[in-house]
Amino acid sequence: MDIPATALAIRRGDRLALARGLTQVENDTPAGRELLSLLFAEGGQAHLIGVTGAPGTGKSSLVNALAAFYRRTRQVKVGVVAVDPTSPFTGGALLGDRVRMRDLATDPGVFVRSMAARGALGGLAHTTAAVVQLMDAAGYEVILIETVGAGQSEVDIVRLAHTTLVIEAPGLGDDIQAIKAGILEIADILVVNKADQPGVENTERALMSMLEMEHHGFEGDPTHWIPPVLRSIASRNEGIEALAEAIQRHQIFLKNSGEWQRREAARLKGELHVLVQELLVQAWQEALPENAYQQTLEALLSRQTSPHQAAQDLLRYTHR
Ligand SMILES: Nc1nc2c(ncn2[C@@H]2O[C@H](COP(=O)(O)OP(=O)(O)OP(=O)(O)O)[C@@H](O)[C@H]2O)c(=O)[nH]1
Ligand SMILES: [Mg+2]
Repeated sequence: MDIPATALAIRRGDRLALARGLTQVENDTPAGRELLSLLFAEGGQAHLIGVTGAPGTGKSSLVNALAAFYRRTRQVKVGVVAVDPTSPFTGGALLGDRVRMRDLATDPGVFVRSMAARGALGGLAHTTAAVVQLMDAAGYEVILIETVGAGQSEVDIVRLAHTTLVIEAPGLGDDIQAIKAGILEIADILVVNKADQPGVENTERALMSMLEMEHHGFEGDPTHWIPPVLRSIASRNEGIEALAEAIQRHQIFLKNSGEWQRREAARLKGELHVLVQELLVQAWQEALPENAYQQTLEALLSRQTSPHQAAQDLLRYTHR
């Protein structure tokens, strides 16, 4: 791969070049890293919107509807990253997503990338961050990142986003299972999708009372964001405009409050931190003489040395 040429092509909007570049970035190859470095200065422009929630709540449908709305009303280029950490083997949900996103895929202003976890090296959040960075550099002004809200790795993924939508559906909200998993804390906007189904009011009420507890005393404070609770029927394109407005309000809030810069800084700092750790471990592994690890491990297992001493022994090899 001619990396400078690929970087230029990506900046020009060449979709094939972007697709190839993303594959390199996803696989964390030297070419992928170089590409990201070459294009890094171009990035930092996109509004990153995380979309998470329990399985089947309508995340893909909403992403689809939002992307179509942005295309129709603002003519911005829209990137979509669908991350599926829960089903690395079946790929069932991914296939479903592809089918539903098919209508978007024919629009040259929309770029859809599906990522399976398949035990991603360096963590899925890290890979997703890199993929998003490349799309950003390629000039996608809005990037929607869909992930199934189930645990820490999804929380890490949505931390990438400037604005996080948490999607609920009637019925799920009643036992508050889906909400409990720390996911409410990361929500900037709460969406009760499938508002055509019974139980919407209950779900809304449950969310509102949780929000009231969480944000008590901050009502009317312009420096404090209280997540709005919105209804939608994604499958009928209802509630999409109001959702897009809320997203825009949140973006304005972030920029006016300085939170936008804070989130950017936290994200880049986190990335630097992870990379320093990764590179240190890699350099250490390369410097490690053959058998050194095995010998230290044996000494540890026979209790001739303590874990702390063992770690100190192994770290002697970092100095190249
Ligand atoms: N009745 C109703 N059905 C909806 C609505 N939005 C989405 N659906 C349907 O719900 C099902 C799941 O929608 P998806 O958009 O795939 O949901 P998802 O959250 O992306 O699902 P996973 O990615 O598998 O977790 C599909 O059959 C949609 O057509 C809605 O507002 N009302
Ligand atoms: Mg989906």
